[in-house]
Amino acid sequence: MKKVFVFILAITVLFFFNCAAFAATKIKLGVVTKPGSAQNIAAGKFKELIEQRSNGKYEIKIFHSASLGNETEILQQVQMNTIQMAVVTGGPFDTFDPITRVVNYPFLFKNNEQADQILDGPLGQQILTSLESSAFKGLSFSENGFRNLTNSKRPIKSPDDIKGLKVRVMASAIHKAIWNALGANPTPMPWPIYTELEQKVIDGQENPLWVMEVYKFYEIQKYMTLSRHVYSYHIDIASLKWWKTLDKADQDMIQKAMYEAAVFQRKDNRSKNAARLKMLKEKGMQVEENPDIAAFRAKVANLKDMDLYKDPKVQEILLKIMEAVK
Ligand code: EAX
Repeated sequence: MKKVFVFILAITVLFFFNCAAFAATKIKLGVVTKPGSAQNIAAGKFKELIEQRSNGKYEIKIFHSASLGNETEILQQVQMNTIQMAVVTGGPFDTFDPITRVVNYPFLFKNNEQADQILDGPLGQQILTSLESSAFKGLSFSENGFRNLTNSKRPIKSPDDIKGLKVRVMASAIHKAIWNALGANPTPMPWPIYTELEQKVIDGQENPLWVMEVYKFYEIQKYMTLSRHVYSYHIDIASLKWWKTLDKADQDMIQKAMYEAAVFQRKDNRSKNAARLKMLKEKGMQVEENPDIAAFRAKVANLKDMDLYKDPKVQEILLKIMEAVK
C-alpha cells in the first residue's frame, strides 16, 4: 500500500515538474487590425519564427481586431507591460514621441527603396532608440504602405477638389496638419472606420491599397486617388520594462525574428499591390491614377516649419532624411 502511495506521489511530482519545465512563456502581441491585414501578416510571421527558433520556450498570443482597444490604447498597454509587444501604425506614435512624425512627413520618400534605405539604416535606428524614452523598445519597421485618398463624394485630381471634404485621419498631429493644408476638414478617429464611412459621418479616408481590399472599402467609397502622400510605416515594438528582464540571447533572437518578419511582410505587401488595384477597379472603384502631385506638394511644402517639427531633435532628423533622399 505504502509503495503504491509513493509511486503515485512520484508520478504526480514528475507530472507537475514536467508541466513547469515545458510550459511556454506567453508573449502577448497586439495589433488593431483583423486577420489578413499588413500588421497581422508581420505579427504572424514573427510568431512562426519565434515559436520555431525558441523550441517552444516562447508562445506568441496575437490579440487582433481591436480586442485590446485602439492603437493609442495598445501603445499604453505596451508601456505598462500589460502586453509585451505590438505592431502599430506610425501615425498614433506621434503623441508618444514626436520623432516618429518625421517618417509621416508628406512626400518624404519617393519609393519603397528609399524607405528601406532610411529605415534600415542609422536614421531609422535613431528613431527606434529614441522610443526608449517613452518606455518602448523599438525593434524594426514593417509597413502599412503608401497611403491613398478615397471618398464617396467626387473624383479628386488636385487639392482644389478636396475643399471641405470630411477626411478621417489617424490620431496624429502631422496627419491632421496635412489634410488641413490640403483644404479638407480632417476628423481624427481611431480604427476601424467602416461604419462611419458607410453612414457618411465622414466622406473619405486615406490608407494603403491593402486596406481598401481587406476592409472592403470598395463597397462604400466610389473614388480613389493614387496620392501616395505618406509612406506609412509600422513600428514593431516591445515593452521596455519587459525587454530588460530578458537575457541577451533571447533579446537577440526576438530582435532578429521581428526584423526578418518585417522584411518578409514589406515584400509580401508590395508584391500584391498591382493585383489589388486591378481588383478594386473591377469592384467598381473609379481610380485617379495621375493626380496633380505637384499641386499637392505645393500645399504641404511649409509643414516642416510648423511647431510640430520645432523640437531640435525632430527638426535635425527630418532635414537629414530629406537630404539623404533628395
Ligand atoms: O492599418 O488607422 C489607420 O488608418 C491605420 O492605417 C490602420 O491601422 C489600418
